[in-house]
Amino acid sequence: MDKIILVKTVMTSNKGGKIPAAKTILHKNRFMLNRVRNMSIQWYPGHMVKTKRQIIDSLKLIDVVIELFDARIPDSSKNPDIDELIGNKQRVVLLNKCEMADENITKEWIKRYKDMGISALDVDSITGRNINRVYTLVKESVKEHFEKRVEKGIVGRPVRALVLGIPNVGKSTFINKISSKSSAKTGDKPGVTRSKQWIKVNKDFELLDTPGILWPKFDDEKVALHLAFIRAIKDEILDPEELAVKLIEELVSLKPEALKDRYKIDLNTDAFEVLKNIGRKRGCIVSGGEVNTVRAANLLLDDFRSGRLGRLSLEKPQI
Ligand SMILES: Nc1nc2c(ncn2[C@@H]2O[C@H](COP(=O)(O)OP(=O)(O)OP(=O)(O)O)[C@@H](O)[C@H]2O)c(=O)[nH]1
Ligand SMILES: [Mg+2]
Repeated sequence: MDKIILVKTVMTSNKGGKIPAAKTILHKNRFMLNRVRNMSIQWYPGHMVKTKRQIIDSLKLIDVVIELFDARIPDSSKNPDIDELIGNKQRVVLLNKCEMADENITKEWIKRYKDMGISALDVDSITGRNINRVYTLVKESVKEHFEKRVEKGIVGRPVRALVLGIPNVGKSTFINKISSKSSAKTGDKPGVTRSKQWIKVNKDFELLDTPGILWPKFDDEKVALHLAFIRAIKDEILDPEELAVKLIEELVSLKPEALKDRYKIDLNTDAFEVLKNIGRKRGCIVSGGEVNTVRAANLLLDDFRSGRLGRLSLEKPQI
C-alpha cells in the first residue's frame, strides 16, 4: 500500500478565526500512483451540525418528510442519521436525477422501497419526470394524519413537507420545479443552500428547503467515494487524480463500455494509465508531451457528473 500525505494548511487570522482551505499541499509518491490505495475522506463542517438542530426544531411544524436520494447511489446517499432524526414522521422517498441512472436498476430500487412499505418515486428535477406525481404521493402519506386533525376540528391548513437530503442531491432544484418558481438558490456544488426556507407550491402544499447534510464519519470507503463522485463532498478537500483513478476502477468493473465509447481507449491496463490515455485523447498535454493528469481527472469527473458517460447506476439493491 503506498502512501499519500495530504497536508492541508489552515491559516489563522489575526482574530483567531480559521481561514479554511488556505493551501493544500500534496506530497505524492507518483511512482506508486497507479496502485490501489485507501483514501480517507471525511467532511462534516459546522453548518451541518447547525442544520441538524434546525431540522429537529422544524419537525413540529411539518407533516411529512420528503427525503431525496441520488438515483445513481441510493444506498450511499441515504444519510444514516435521518431515521433517528425524523422518528415516526411520515416519509416519501424520491430518487432524484433518475435520468442519469440506469432505468432498470432504478425500477428495482423503487420495487425494493415499496416492498419495505416506503412510498417512493423516481424523479428528475431538470426534465420534470414524475414531478407531477409527488403531491399525490405526499397527500396519500398524510391522509390518515389529516383525517385525525379534521376529527379534532383542525381544518384548512396546507400540507407541510420538510425536504431533506445530502448536499447537491437536488433538493432546491426539485422545490423550484414542483413550485414552478426559482425561489430556491441552486448550483452544481455542495453547500449552496445555507439556511432553511419555506416555499409555497400552492395553497395546499408548502415545502421547507434545507441545507444538505452528511454525517460525522464515513465508515465505508466506498460510500465516501460514491458521495465524492457525485459531488456531495466538496472537491476542494479531495485529490482529483485519486478520485478519478477510483472512478475508473469502478467503471471498468461495472460498465467498461461507458469509458470505451466515450474515449475510445484501451482498458487493459491499470487505472492510472487509463487516466493518462484519457488525457492524451482529450489533449490534456503539458509542454514536453506529458499528460496533465489533474486536468484529465477533472475532465473525467466532469463527464461522469454531467451524464456524458451515459446512464450509470453505481449501486444495485442488495438481495
Ligand atoms: N441531471 C439532473 N441534475 C439535477 C437534478 N436535480 C438537480 N440537479 C442539478 O444538481 C445540482 C445541485 O442541485 P441543487 O438543487 O442546488 O442541490 P441541493 O440538494 O439543493 O444542494 P445543497 O443546497 O448544496 O444541499 C445543480 O447543478 C442542479 O442543476 C436532476 O434531477 N437531474
Ligand atoms: Mg439547496
